[in-house]
Amino acid sequence: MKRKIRVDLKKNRSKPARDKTWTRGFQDHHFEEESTDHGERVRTKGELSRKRTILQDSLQLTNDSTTAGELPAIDKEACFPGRVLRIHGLFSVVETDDGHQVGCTVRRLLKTLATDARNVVAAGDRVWIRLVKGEKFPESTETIQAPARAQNPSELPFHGVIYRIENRHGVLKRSVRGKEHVLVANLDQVFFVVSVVEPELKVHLVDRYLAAANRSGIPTIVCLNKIDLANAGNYQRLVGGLERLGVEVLLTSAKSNLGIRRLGELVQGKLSAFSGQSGVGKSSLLNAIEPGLALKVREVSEVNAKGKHTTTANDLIRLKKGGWVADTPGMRQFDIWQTTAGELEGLFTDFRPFVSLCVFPDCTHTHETRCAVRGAVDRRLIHASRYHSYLGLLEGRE
Ligand SMILES: Nc1nc2c(ncn2[C@@H]2O[C@H](COP(=O)(O)OP(=O)(O)O)[C@@H](O)[C@H]2O)c(=O)[nH]1
Ligand SMILES: [Mg+2]
Ligand SMILES: [Zn+2]
Repeated sequence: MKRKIRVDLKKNRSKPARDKTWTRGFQDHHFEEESTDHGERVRTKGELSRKRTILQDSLQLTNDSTTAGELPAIDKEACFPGRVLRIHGLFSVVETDDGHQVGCTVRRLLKTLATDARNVVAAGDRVWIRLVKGEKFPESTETIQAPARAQNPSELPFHGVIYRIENRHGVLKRSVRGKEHVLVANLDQVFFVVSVVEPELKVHLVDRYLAAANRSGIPTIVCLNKIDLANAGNYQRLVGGLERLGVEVLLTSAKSNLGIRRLGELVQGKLSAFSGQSGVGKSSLLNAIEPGLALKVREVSEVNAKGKHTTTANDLIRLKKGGWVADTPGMRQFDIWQTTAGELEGLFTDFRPFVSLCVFPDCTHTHETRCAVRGAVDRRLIHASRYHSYLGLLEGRE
């Protein structure tokens, strides 16, 4: 899917002008998360251009009230409200508010309204549907057991047409060459899952996630998973630091069930995304919350996995106690490349009290004299690792 391309490294960093959003060319050039540690930190100091391999793909969280087009008026008497659970090519699976799963196409009018989006509907969308002629939901009030995971929407008991898509908020999207692809819409919160070991905790990744989440305004919870494999006491300072930033942190173990009850409470009735590197335990945590989900975890061999549910990033999983979760596969890097230097400092909430004290109003907090942010780092008012994450992101933006 993703195409590797070679691009010129910008040859000289010099000082980025403030308030200048990066041009299209830049926005399209992003790195792959797993390679952050090597490729990305390369910084040319006044050398001629170098090449680097990048992937034209990035993830973004936004809270813009985006819409798939104007909202056409509909006859609410003839339509049913529901939520899109997943997309299968031109079809989508919608679950009506009263629990029926319906395989739906999209009304042509909606497609013509949404010209610059790659997909008209996305998982998480609130929609109004009409059943195809002649189909009716049964009168009985007992809960309908739709096929747990029909492979093909045509196998579903009901068929319909999406007539209207409500405005979105809390969007996780992927942009590929300037075209946006909404992965999940209407997110209430995002869980960033990291593991203390296997894979090793990377604090700069946490800072990166938080910056991306801060930018979107979507509430964020950090899960420090696999705590059974480590001494929780070693993480007190990290947790304290994050809590001072106003971020809720959960110590969890999918293995020993630590923190799972709290996690279960947090997801109840909400639409949540679980994000993080692959292998940190996202699927395991969801299985711990609701064992019936039987999501595939990494150790399950492909042979054993036959017939088990596999999910894609775009699938919403309904929880028994209410709410939905999107179990995303190993995530690529969150996009904060379109930020200006001025915006980036603002995403580091712990820098905020000091930023206005810097002598130069356009201080980038790197080399400038009498920089209050660096002063605060020296006096340990800002944690050194946060400052290093900031520097990494500032350089990485290019
Ligand atoms: N010891 C321990 N192992 C875990 C925990 N959570 C997940 N794992 C293991 O980590 C591996 C990856 O888990 P998985 O849920 O597939 O991670 P995902 O890629 O983030 O969905 C599997 O072998 C799990 O059994 C945990 O809390 N403690
Ligand atoms: Mg998984
Ligand atoms: Zn400064």
